[in-house]
Amino acid sequence: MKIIVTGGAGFIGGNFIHHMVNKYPEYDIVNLDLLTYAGNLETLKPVEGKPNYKFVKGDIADRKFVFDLFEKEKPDMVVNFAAESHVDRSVVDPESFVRTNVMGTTTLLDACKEYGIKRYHQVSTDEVYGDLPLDRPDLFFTEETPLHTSSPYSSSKASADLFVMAYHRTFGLPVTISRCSNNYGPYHFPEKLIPLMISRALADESLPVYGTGENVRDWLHVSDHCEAIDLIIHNGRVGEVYNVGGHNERTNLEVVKTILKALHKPESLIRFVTDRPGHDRRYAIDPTKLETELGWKPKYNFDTGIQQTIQWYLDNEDWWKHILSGEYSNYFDNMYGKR
Ligand code: NAD
Ligand code: TDX
Repeated sequence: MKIIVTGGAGFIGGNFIHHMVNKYPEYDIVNLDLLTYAGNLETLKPVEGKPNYKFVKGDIADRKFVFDLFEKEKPDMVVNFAAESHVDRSVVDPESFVRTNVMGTTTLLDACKEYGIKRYHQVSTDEVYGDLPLDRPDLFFTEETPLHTSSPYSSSKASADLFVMAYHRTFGLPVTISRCSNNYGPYHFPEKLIPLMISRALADESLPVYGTGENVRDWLHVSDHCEAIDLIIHNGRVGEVYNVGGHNERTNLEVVKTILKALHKPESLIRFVTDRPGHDRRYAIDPTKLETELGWKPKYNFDTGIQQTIQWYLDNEDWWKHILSGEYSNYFDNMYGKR
């Protein structure tokens, strides 16, 4: 079994590669990543040199490159994590989100169509469903919830999902889609809420909380997400969408206060700043389909998972300090020669 994992130098893709390389020594795992600002090969240090792992630098939206790679590798599966993933950046530069998230996905789908594939898996997001009101805790996103996006990021992810489903219906491509809630855990890029707040609190810098801090996110440990994708690519039904989430809703303010408490830092570091435009209020996943069909059960609850994650950032300061200093981008040159 040969699997091309795209975006494997990013947060979730990197964790997924660790998971697959260690769990399936008999598989060949090819990590295809463009190494944008968010791609960091230091994340892959624990698997470098393993015989079932290989890194290839390239752009999923570069048709010639992708087709040449498929011709050479003849993959059995593709798991597509590669994306522009940060909502705030999509407000400033929507076009790069269209290019990678939409054009990149359709390029991969075309290559899968041309070369044949046992499974194409699209890693999507709960943000395609829009948001839920704060005063209706009884409401959750199911796989039947209509797509109703708010940001350029979520619109690009929803577009990609529609193309994935169209390639299934029109061309019979064997696809699956997972839509997960906010991930947290090791190797999370420090532009996102949790690692940003940890790194800034450790430096006694102010913590920018958007709006009132009452927006709710449904936190999923990245290991539980990787386990879900493993189950879906092996046992999930073709043409189906699976929601992934562990019922761990917290307001942003609760998350920030938990981090401050764990680090023994004062709440006076909190700064309420101008809200994100179009800021989604609440995400909350109903994971019943994944639990009942595939037997998925999350191992982490947020209260213990966040403490372990904070400890990981304390134990791995080099990893995130290299990102903050920009040093991580030299890693490729040092390992593989000048670009
Ligand atoms: P990330 O930003 O940490 O990593 C993205 C990776 O994709 C990087 O390594 C980057 O170099 C690579 N990449 C970007 N453009 C590329 C291109 N054109 N060609 C090849 N590689 C490219 O993202 P993440 O948080 O790990 O998210 C992974 C996937 O999961 C994304 O598709 C995202 O939409 C989805 N998702 C993330 C979350 C979350 O909480 N982080 C939640 C739901 C869904
Ligand atoms: O500085 C900040 N202050 C703040 O209040 C940042 C960076 C965020 N926030 C808020 C905005 C959100 O309500 O925290 C919440 C989480 O923000 P992000 O970490 O940017 O994540 P979010 O916008 O929820 O999107 C994430 O989950 C869904 C991922 O980045 C997406 O890729 C994924 O699809």
